[in-house]
Amino acid sequence: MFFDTKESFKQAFVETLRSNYGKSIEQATDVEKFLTLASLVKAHANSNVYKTNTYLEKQAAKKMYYFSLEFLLGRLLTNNLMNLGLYKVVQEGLADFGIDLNTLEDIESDAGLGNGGLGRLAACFLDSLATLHLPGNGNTIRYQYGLFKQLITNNEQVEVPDQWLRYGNAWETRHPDEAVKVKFYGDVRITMNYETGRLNFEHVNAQEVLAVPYDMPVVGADTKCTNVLRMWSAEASDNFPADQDFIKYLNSINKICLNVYPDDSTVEGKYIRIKQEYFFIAAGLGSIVREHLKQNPNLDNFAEKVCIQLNDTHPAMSVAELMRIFLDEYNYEWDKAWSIVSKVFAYTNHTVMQEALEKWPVEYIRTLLPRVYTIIEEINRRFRETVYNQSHDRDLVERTAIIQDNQVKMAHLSIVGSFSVNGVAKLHSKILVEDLFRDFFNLMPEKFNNKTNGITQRRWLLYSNPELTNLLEKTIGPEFKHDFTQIEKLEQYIDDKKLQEAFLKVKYQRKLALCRFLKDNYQIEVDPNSIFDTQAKRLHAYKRQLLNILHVIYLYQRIKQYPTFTMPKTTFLFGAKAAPAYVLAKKIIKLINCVAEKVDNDPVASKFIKVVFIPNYRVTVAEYLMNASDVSEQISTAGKEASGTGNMKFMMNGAITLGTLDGANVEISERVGLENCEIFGLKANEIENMRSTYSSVDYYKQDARIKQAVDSLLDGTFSSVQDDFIDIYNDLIIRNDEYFVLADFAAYVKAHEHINALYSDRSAWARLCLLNIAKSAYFSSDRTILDYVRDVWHIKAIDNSKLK
Ligand code: 26Y
Repeated sequence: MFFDTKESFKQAFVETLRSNYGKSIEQATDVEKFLTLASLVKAHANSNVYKTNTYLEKQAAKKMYYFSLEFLLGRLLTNNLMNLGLYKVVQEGLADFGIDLNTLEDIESDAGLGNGGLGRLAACFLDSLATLHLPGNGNTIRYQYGLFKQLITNNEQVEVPDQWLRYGNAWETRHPDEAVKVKFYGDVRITMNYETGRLNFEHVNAQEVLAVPYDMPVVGADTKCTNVLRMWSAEASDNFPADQDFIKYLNSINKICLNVYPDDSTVEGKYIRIKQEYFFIAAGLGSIVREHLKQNPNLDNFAEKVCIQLNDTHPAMSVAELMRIFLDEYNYEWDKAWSIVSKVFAYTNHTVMQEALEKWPVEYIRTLLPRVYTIIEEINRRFRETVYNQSHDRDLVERTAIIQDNQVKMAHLSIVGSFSVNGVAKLHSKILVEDLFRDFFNLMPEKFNNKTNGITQRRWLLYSNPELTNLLEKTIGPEFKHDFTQIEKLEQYIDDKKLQEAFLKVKYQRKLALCRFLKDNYQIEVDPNSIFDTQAKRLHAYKRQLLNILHVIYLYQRIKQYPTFTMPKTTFLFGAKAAPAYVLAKKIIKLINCVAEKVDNDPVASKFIKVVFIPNYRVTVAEYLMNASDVSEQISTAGKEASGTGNMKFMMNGAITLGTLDGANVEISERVGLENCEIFGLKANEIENMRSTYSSVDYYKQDARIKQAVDSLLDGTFSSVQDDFIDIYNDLIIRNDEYFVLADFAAYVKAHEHINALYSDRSAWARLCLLNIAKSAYFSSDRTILDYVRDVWHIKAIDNSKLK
């Protein structure tokens, strides 16, 4: 039911509650109220989807599709209400009924369909696309469970299912009539068509799975343009051989969409992952091709109408699958098909870590996808030939091959099959062309480009930090809310003492909000007058949460040893999930929690420091955490963090970056000035040069502070369990500290001391924070999206006035 005023909302709310649940406001539960409200908002959004699609059909417009195994959307109610301009109407309407909108907002679970940065980036991109009224839709899996919910029990991470669908997903619409059939296993039957002289390839004896789409509207801010996130769910197909065990079949189908990144350390796990990857791209491509053919006589102009962004290599099989569709279903010749298909895909790399570069055994792909495999083989054969003809260098042919050593290299398939390859920050893109993909860069330099990441300032500033937004609006006017480049105007006011004071007040209010959140949800008490020093991101050795906690241990030891020791009171906040099978990462979580406990129980140490590990870090936690922080810990080993996007969220909310020259920190420090952030440690090239000669033991022996902190891992200070942290100790000392934690330790201590000195001058500190905010325009995902549009996607913005 449509509404746009308080009164029409109230009427719609009461009537819908009655028709959906047969209840009055007094009788309905909070969950029913939330679902009713969401259904009204969804109806609003879907009517805009209709307007958007009708317009796009008329224009025969080119569309971009973002193929990603992850979309970390978080909650959507506030975001959608704000973007639709309905927040106030709803808030006031509900208040008339005695209902607090915040209570309903808190009922929604995070849509946690992903694991980290890559997934949140995808969500920010969707928000910017719709807001800039650009035709860009998402394509992913409708997972039954999110990554996992993290509990901390006895200081350790415990994983329990993340039941994000418990109350249903209020935003989705199921479209069973738009299902696509996806085939696994079976054989390839090759027959000769004597009329055309062509060979026909058919995938036979396959196991068929039905991919059913669920669409979620993606609402832009202040525009009717509304895109769609299409999530695919696997269901049983009617086409099932009667002689087979159907329970087995159902079980195998259920596993496809069961959860995010099933453990791939077993053979079965690997099969499920490959199934997931093929499932969502085959379904996505099937529906895109079908749409295209509704409006076009054939696929000849497919690349003019469709562009597909591959979010890392997880959707890389798209290249081969689209070739299959062209060859087998629409009888294209290879060369013509390839000339079109190779103009459709663009690939973004998000990591240089070797273990995250996907390689699948040939046998697995051949077994699961026999026809697609033969196409990958042919792409590989032709590419090897091209490289050889171009270079006459057999080593180069081997190094760049798609299939090599009985493995399919998904990054190579993505590069060969895409017209654009990009990294996600300047330094990262440089490392791609100079190191990781150097051979490819030499062969095809025109494909490579950089697109520095960004974040949506709507979720991460305007909506989650209303206090700062008001202050900014009072200072520079409201324009920055629509055009974030205007935030630069703030720079002229950063010396204004009144503004500085007002900023500190806002920061204090945000700290109080975080304190309340921690108290209500986790019974954790934090002093809002302390420095909030935060590291929030996935737990990984290269991100070096270990460096952070070793520094806290060092502080603890100083406090215990020197009665005169003093420092500004600091709360060290951590938020991090570790992959369930990542033993070292889980130990580091335990260490952080054990240090937290030790400090809490120490009357002297707890006067100066507090360590907080916030369980189950997710988008909703980040919305409280980022804007309450003073110091943003971005301390990865230089050269390892592709970009980071948390760093941008902190900066935009007035926190100072304490970081290495890695990922987007480089660009943050360039924009804000080296003197206005705290950069420390070895640089990427220095790390590379040191790699062969580095000896962590030397640092351990030569720096008494390091020795004392590291020794405490073994002497029972933080755990009464014998050898509890020996893995961490061994990693640093026996396995030579792969991520140079000890090499950067001294510089890190100094950086903290410098930060403390800066913080003590409150006016100078506030000035720094304001300058950081003023310089954050570049890190808006609106800017990133416009860069992609200009260089890669070439899609056109919708004329908003025509969406009626
Ligand atoms: C191995 C495979 C299953 C896999 C799964 C997930 C490999 C990688 C990933 C996720 C990678 C990821 O999230 N990368 C992050 O992407 C962000 C957005 O570009 C970057 O800001 C961040 O530095 C990078 O770590």
